[in-house]
Amino acid sequence: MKVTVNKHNVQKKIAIINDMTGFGRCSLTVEIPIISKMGIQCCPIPTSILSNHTAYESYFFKDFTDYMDKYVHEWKKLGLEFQGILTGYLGSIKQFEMIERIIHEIKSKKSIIVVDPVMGDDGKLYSSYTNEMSEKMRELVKNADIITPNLTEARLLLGISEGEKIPKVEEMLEKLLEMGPKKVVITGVEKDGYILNYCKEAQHEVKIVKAKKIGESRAGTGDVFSAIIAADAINGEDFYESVKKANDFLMKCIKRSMEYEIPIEDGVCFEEFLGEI
Ligand code: PXL
Repeated sequence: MKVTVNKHNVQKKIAIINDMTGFGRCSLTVEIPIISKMGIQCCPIPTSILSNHTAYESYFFKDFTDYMDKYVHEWKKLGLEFQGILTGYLGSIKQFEMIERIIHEIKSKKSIIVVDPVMGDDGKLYSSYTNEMSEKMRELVKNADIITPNLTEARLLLGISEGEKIPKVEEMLEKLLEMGPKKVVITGVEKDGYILNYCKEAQHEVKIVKAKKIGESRAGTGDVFSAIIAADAINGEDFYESVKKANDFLMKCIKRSMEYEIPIEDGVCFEEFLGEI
């Protein structure tokens, strides 16, 4: 019997569900170059278009939710297969259900699903996020193989309200794994002048990647991080090594951004280091 090969699927591909932000180095504009450099073809599904991200005082925002079904329908006609799916910032409550549906439509048994549960940082929700959205995010992470929350997002996923005592990070990792993902990294935990990234795979011990804290937290660093984690997972790299790689890369980018005195909203100047990933 003649087996026909779909030549669209020769190369490894990732569907990236995230916003297209023109300025401020976040979401698709950082994920596409990084993941491409790591040898994986990037296929973006834009969730919204922004002039600049929401940490700036004002921005233009256009929701793409109503067009996403038609967009993905064309991909189905092409018979595309994805080794990975990565999701990030979501701009409206309607998008959560849409994205969950799209994940189920485009995933195969082999797809690794990475959910970066973008919601906030430094104890606060991003300006466009609501409590209702964090409830929806809890549903979305159940579909994930890997999640990459920062400490604020981990707290929100676990329904720990502001002011409530935060459990030990090790306990949070365990509880997040119980929600469904097989691998979790809680990023950016500050302790005694260091930034710690706590990683845990189901049935494995907790491992920590540690680096001296430099400067203030910058926009888009979570997107750089999750891009490297997703690409490495598709490439079959070890999770802990991948967290180390993402952390080292970010440290270099942050250092250089500080030398250039780049405003923190403008993210990290990763372009100069792309060749080193
Ligand atoms: O990097 C997170 C992010 C992504 N996309 C948009 C954002 C933010 C964080 O503020 O506003 C549009």
